[in-house]
Amino acid sequence: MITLHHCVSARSFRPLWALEEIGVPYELKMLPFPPRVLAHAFKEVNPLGTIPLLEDGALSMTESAAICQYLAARHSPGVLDVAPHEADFGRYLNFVHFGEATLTFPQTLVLRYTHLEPPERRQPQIVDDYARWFHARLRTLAPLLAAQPFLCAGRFTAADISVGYALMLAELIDLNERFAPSIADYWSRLRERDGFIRAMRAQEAAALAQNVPTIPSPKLRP
Ligand SMILES: N[C@@H](CCC(=O)N[C@@H](CS)C(=O)NCC(=O)O)C(=O)O
Repeated sequence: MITLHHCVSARSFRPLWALEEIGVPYELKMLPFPPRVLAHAFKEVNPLGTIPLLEDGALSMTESAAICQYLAARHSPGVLDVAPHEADFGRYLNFVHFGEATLTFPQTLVLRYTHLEPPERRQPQIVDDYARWFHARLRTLAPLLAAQPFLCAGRFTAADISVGYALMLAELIDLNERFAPSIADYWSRLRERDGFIRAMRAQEAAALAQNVPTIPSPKLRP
């Protein structure tokens, strides 16, 4: 049985969404955020103290985009996965990693210096610089998404989950108002998916059952 360690609406939402899209059985272990501070025992299973942590037998994985790529390849060939023989294989891999490395990296600086640091350590200059960074990189997707419904391969894939989570986080930290129209439409399409809605409901139900705060998800409640 796959086990996913998750904090509400954090990057571990990427693998949760992938699991729900695929329909593979899993156990969801909820943690308060940040687990490094609020759940010390978690470091015994993940010395980094970060989420996600996905356990599949003897395997442990800690990178949200890599976990989506793994789940898609192993459990969803030809659907969420794009195979090496398909024309869009390279484009697919690039978007899977673009979602985390290019889009979510600047977002985490905005989040940290607007919400997570105490008021005396907030840094408006960093927030402004990295919000611009995020928008400049996101804008490069606008022409593509004006011409096609998903990023690659003519279907919804794990690449859309990786980039889609960056759009979800953008909404949570108020970076969505400057979405280009084609990106706003793409985000609407993604959040209306049954798999996305099931993942939102799964995290809420598990948080309630395991007595973990459900913030900051109310904005995104289906
Ligand atoms: N590149 C990793 C980043 C993992 C990461 O930094 N996760 C954040 C939550 S979104 C975390 O656990 N932060 C808490 C901390 O650093 O203590 C991924 O994509 O999963």
